[in-house]
Amino acid sequence: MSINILLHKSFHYVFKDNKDNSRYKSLNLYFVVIILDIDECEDSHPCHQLCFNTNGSYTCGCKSGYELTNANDCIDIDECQRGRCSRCTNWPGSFKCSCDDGYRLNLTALNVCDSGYL
Ligand SMILES: [Ca+2]
Repeated sequence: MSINILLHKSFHYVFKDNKDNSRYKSLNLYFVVIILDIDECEDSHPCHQLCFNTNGSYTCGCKSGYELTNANDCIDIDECQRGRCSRCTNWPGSFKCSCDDGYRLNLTALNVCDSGYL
């Protein structure tokens, strides 16, 4: 559990002294807001992969190559189904493009095969 203390200055009063009307007194009134937060991500969290604590709640996230299927669970992104390259092999959290014989993967584009490599 974490405790966040937020200090807010709310009011500044200036008033005359009751006994001496030529004197002024001032008063600063502060409000203190204390927020108690349970860190749901601290130990065993409800998220499948990544957990991000927020004030009063949490959100789940996924590692690179995965996406949320609901509020907590991640599944592999099938990059091959999304047309990342024509000859594609899907891997958990990743994918690999490859080329036919005589072609080589372009090292800049990484999803294009260049010809002329026999
Ligand atoms: Ca994948």
